[in-house]
Amino acid sequence: MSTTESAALFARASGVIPGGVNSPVRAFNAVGGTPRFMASARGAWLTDADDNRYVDLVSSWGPMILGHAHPAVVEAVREAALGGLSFGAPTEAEIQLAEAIIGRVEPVEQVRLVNSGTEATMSAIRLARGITGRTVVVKFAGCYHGHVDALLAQAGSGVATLGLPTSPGVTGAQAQDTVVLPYNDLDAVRAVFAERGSEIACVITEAAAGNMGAVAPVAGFNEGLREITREHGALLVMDEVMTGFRVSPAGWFGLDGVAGDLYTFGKVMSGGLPAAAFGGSAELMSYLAPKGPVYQAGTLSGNPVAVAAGLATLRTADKAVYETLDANAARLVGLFGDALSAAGVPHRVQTAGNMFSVFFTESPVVDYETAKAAETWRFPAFFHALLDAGVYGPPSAFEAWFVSAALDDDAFAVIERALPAAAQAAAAAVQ
Ligand code: KE4
Repeated sequence: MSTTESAALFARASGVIPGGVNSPVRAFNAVGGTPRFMASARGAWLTDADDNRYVDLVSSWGPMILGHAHPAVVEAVREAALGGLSFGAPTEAEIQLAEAIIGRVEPVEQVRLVNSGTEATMSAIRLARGITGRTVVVKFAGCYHGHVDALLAQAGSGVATLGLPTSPGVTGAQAQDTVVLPYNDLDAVRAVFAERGSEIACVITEAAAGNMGAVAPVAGFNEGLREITREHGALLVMDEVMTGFRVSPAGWFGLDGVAGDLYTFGKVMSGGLPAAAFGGSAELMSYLAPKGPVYQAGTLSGNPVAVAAGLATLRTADKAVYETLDANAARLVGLFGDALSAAGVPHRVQTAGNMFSVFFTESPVVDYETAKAAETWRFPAFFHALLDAGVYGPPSAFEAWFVSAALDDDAFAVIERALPAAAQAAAAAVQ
């Protein structure tokens, strides 16, 4: 497989874009090799700058549940664009997208549209702090909510001690009001609320974790968060940027029915264009400017072209699409597991709804520590063997794999042909 063009583009990009990419994971640093510069995509297929074709199991990190360049979405975008790209004024389409989101997620009565998942989570925790008048935010290690300063924090020394910045540029002051706990550990949540409950504005959690690899909440975890936050007057922020409108028409809420106070959405509801949202009850959302005192704004929020892509995606994603997503994920989980078992490599193909990840361990992965304890050094060989055989997976062991409804028999044939050698490459990998 030639990567001449991608390599040349990567060198050129590196001269004008930090690291040659506009989002770090795309640089392949976790797996090595040349990041593939994509030229086009259609359905389940990506085509790179060297004209290599790949079956896409990343789906732009979640948005492309219908597959790429779906005719209904492209037509909606085309029509919207011909009507003007941005007005800086309200439009009916924004109401329709808000109504589409609210119609799917019962606890959400109002939403504010923004441009990225980061903006959604940043705004949601500001709103939680503004409503409660409290400062502390609780998050979980291994959960990612975008590059929000307050959420780029790692656990301090003790359970309830101040968060420490995980990135230069994030000040101690910005991280100190963030407490980072182990995921799936309700005792740790109870302990921090026992010590600082009156200071805690919110707990933010991925409704099901996908950013340490796919790690579903253990039975009772989300329910426990709901109970403890309610008991202490803190808000529960369910981050459904990744799970929203993917794992069910109502996201993870549609699977476990645990209602958060605030929600963040993105990815699928954007149709692949820059759009995201946060929402909650009308009462909580009434604290937001211009109705209330908590400020939040955005030049391109509710952009008509992005809204058209999101609306067309949600409207096209009918029951059959979700059944296909679940069936495709189940089929892949089986194929991956069979190939890895045949190669005799210790592994778990772990799911969170129709998201899944490969962990090279036989112990359950329930949090970031157990995810890191897996033999992640096997992942690059597995990833590259698949890539060289035309299967594009996430270039990190700590990411989820994302199916689309466009995966067809040709795509599965490529995956089935690629898996045995990839599983053997993982088995033969050395630390
Ligand atoms: P964005 O700002 O990247 O649109 O969304 C941030 C975000 C918020 N919440 C959750 C649960 C998320 O998964 C994300 C972003 N997800 C990553 C995938 N691991 C985006 C990929 C990237 O950073 O390039």
